[in-house]
This record gives sequence, C-alpha cells and structure tokens, in this order.
Amino acid sequence: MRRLIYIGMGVLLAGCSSAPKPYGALPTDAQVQWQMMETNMFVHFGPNTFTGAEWGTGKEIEDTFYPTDLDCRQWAATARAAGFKGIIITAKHHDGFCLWPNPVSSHTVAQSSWMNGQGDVLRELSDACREYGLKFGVYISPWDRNDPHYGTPEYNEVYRKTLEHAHTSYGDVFEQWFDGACGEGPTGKKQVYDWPLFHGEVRKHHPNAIMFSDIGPGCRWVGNESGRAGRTNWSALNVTGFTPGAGAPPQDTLNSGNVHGEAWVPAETDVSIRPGWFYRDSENDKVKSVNKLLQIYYESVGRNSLLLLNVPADTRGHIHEVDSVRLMAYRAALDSIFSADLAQGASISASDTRGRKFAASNMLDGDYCSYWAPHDGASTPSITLTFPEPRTFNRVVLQEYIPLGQRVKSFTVEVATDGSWQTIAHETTIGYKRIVLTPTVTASAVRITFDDAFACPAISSLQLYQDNIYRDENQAVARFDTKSAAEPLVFSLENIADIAGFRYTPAPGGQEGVIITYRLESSLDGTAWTTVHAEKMFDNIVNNPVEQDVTFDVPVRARHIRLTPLRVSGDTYAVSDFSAIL
Ligand code: FUL
Repeated sequence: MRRLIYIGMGVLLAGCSSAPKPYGALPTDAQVQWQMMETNMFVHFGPNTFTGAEWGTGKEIEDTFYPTDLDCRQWAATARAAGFKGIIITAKHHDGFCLWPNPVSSHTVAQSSWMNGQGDVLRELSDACREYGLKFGVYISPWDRNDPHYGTPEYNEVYRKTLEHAHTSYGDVFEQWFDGACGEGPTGKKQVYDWPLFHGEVRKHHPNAIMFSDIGPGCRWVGNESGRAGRTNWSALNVTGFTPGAGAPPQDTLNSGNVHGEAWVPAETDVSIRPGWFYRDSENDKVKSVNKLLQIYYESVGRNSLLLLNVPADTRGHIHEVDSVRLMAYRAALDSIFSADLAQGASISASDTRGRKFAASNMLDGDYCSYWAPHDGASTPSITLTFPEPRTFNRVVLQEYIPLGQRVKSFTVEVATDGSWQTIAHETTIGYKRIVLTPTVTASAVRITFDDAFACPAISSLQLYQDNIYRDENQAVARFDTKSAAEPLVFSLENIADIAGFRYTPAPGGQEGVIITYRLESSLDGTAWTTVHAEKMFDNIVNNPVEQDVTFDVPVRARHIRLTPLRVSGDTYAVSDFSAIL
C-alpha cells in the first residue's frame, strides 16, 4: 500500500514539471538548425550575367560565360561580414549551363574557354565557404532548356546523375534548391518529374540537406519574390496531392502555410537585392535601400521565415561594390537596432508556470533550448515584464520553442503607461521568430497575453528593441490612388519632348492590384492619341512586383503618355509611380 502511495506521488511530482507534449507537425533537427541560420545569401551567376537575360534560352554558346576575375573568396567574405550563414549558388539555371565540369552534360564550364576549360565555380565557392565558416548550397534547375532529353522520361535519370555529381564532389551541401519555374507554355515540352528519385539522390549523399521547392520537403517557397512572408505564417503545410511548379498550392497558401498542415515545411523568402535575379550594369542604381532591406528582414525573419537574399555576381565574378557597401550598411543597421535588448534587467513573471524548469526567466536567458510554459489547459496565460524605470521601445521579439511544434494562434501586447494598460499589438502566429513592429512607446511594464493556442505556449525568448532607423513606407499605401481595373494612367510633361520610355511602379503591398498587360499611347495635345504599344506585358511582375522601366524602340515625341491596363491582378490596382523617362 505504502509503495503504491510513493509511486503515486512520484507520478504526481513528475507531472508537475513534465515537458509539454509536442503538438501537430514537427520539425526535424536539421530543419531547426536550418531555421536558426535566419539569413543566407543567394548568388545568381551564369550565362545570363553576360547576356542581360533573366531566363536564358539554352542556346547560348559556352564561351558566353567568361568572368574576367572570379573571386569566390570575396563573395564569402562579403556574405560573412553581412551576417549570412550560408551561400546558395545557381549551379545550373534554366539555360542548362553548368558552373562545374561534369560528365553528365556537354554544356558546362569545361566546354568554355574560361580558364581554358579548367575552371570550376563550385570548387572555388565550396572552398571559400569552408574557409569563411559558411555553409554551401546548390540551386540546380529541374527545368532545362538545353538538355536534349528534357521532355522525355530519360531526362529524369540525366537530372539524377547531375544531382549525384554535384552532391558528391564538393563536401557538405546544406540546401538543395529545386526551382518550380517552367516557361515552356502550353505547347512546350512537358516533363513529368520523378521527385522521389531526386529526393532519394540528395538524401543518399546529404541526409541533413534541406530540400527547397514550392512544397518542400525541407522548406517551401513563400509564394512571392518580393521578400514578404505572411503576417500569419504557419510552418505546417498540406502537401498531399500537390507537386512543385504548376501543381503547387495557391501562392497565398504558400505565403501563410496551413493552420493544421500535415507536414513541417517552413517558409523560405527568396528575394533579390536588385530588381532582377542576375547582375546588370543598368541596375547598379537600383540596388535596394537599407530601409527596404530592413523591411524585408522584418517581413521574412520577423515573420517566421528564413531570408535568402540574392546578391548576384557581376561579369568580373565579384559581388559589385554597390551591393557589398549596401550590405554592410544593412548589417550595421541591424546591429545597431538589435544590440541592446531592453527586456534585460526587467523582472519577469507569468500568470501560470508548469514548474521550475519552465520558469518565465527562461525567456530572458539567451538560451533557445530553455523556455517558459504554463500548465496544459491554462486559459489565456500571460507574461509580464516590469522595468525598474520606464523604457522606450518599438520592437517586440518572441520565439516559440519549435521542437514542440507551432502552438500559438494569437497574442496581444499591452503596455503600462501612466498606471493603465493599453494594447499596442494584436497578432496571430509566432513560430521560430516573430518581430512585432509597434508604435514607439515608453512604458513601465509590458504584458503579453496568449489569447489562443492549440497547446500550452512554449516560449524560448522575449526581447525588446528600439529601432530608430526603419521607416515604414507601407504606412503610405493609403496615399496611393486605387483605380478600377481599366482606368488609364496619364502622365503629362510641361512641354513637348522626346520621351525615351516610362516607369511604372506598383504600390507596395503584394501581388494583388498589379498591372500585368497594358496599352501605351502618346499625345501631343492630350486629345488625339497615338498607339505606342497596342498590348505589352510586364514580365514576371506578379511574382516580382517591382519598378518597371520600359524603353521605347525609338523615342516618342509627345507631351502626354497614357497607360491603359488590359489585365490586372485583382479588380483594382494601386500605383506608386507612373512617369515618363526622358
Ligand atoms: C525563379 C526563377 O525562374 C528565377 O529566374 C530565379 O532563379 C528565382 C530564384 O526563381 O523561379
């Protein structure tokens, strides 16, 4: 009888402090390690660097690729100084050209006269990554416009061998990028990809490599190329019945994940520091500003996503100085924002704690593996930070302990000012990391209430910062005119002039409300109009809704230009800039 009582007490005590049970889809260790990298650098490099194309045709001669001074150590030094943890290189883009010699293809650096056919970009980059303590990853496009087998079942074996060669020649590979793009069109070649074969090949050589595609399995596309993860962003995704590419879930699903998704497939936000993915001299003055890069950081890393920022190499084979200087300024800005955690030195308490091991103080100890958790079933638990003296901040960082799954559905941030509580944010998901942008407040205490969760919250970290650098340009969205889909835009000069082209920039805010195709006319008097372009498209604009500069074949003499949208993503559109280029 006594023994039974002891055993009973033992169970009771253990129950008091036992760890919360995991909930829902869970990450592998490799996925947790990957997410902790937070920011990586993408490098687009290949024949397009020399032709100015975004998508090569596959017919480029091998000599097209001719970097005059390849320096992968400079890429690695730049990446490291900018805080990236790894580099992913376009080893083979859609044009099929391989940046490393391999026997599977006859369209590689070995067939070019660069370094007399002895060059190997993957060798140089993987060595440089090792030297600089960075991880090395590869983008190898499934879509191939050069390989004669593409569109036949034989291509799957060709592609497997390509993967095999790249994955067995350069040491560890932390990420394999499977791009879902295919521009073959309805009458083009159709390739039925053997995904299990490809995944098996990567897994065989690098069991911990994260495989990117629209639907994972390691991580998923975030659904746009503009650097924005969903404000609600679940790392779980329903993948059954979907394939990468045309068979992928809708882009807004990729952007937010699925609340009860069956598999852990966190979002990776890929975006370029320039308008295009490949280097062009003409874009040297269009490298994203520090402010824009900070916005991207907040809307990717700060929304439970990894950021993969593309910094293309130029025709020398260098990261161009405009980009590297910008990256250093971006790094300095992040360092200054995130140097002083204003939660440190505060006293912290919780409305409920499941045991000493899960104390609220765990959120302030800098150790991701220790976390606060309340009892199962505690309703709307909260944590409160109280400062010795009022503190001023505008960023609230929260991290869930994701080995237990993504659990929090919504939370509220309140601050105590003048003795009363006021709400400054009400948000949904947290995940690995959430950075909430709040108004600047000076408060004597902060309270975070977990309004809704699928299982008791498990919170690793709570931090507070003051950002005096970032200006939220999205606040200005309301300033932009919203127009109905066919309403034209008119730009008028003071006098008649030779107009070289025009610029159109969609309002910030996403893929909705973007002009896809248009008619462009000119006029001397604003009454009689002459067609310049009867129907033209802004290529890739829905995925990448950035500034578009369109140059006319010959300058147009006019005082007015008029753009009439023919196809718009949505019922209305909003514009931040429409103007003539002289
Ligand atoms: C897209 C590609 O089509 C672009 O060229 C670029 O490589 C981007 C990262 O992925 O799907």
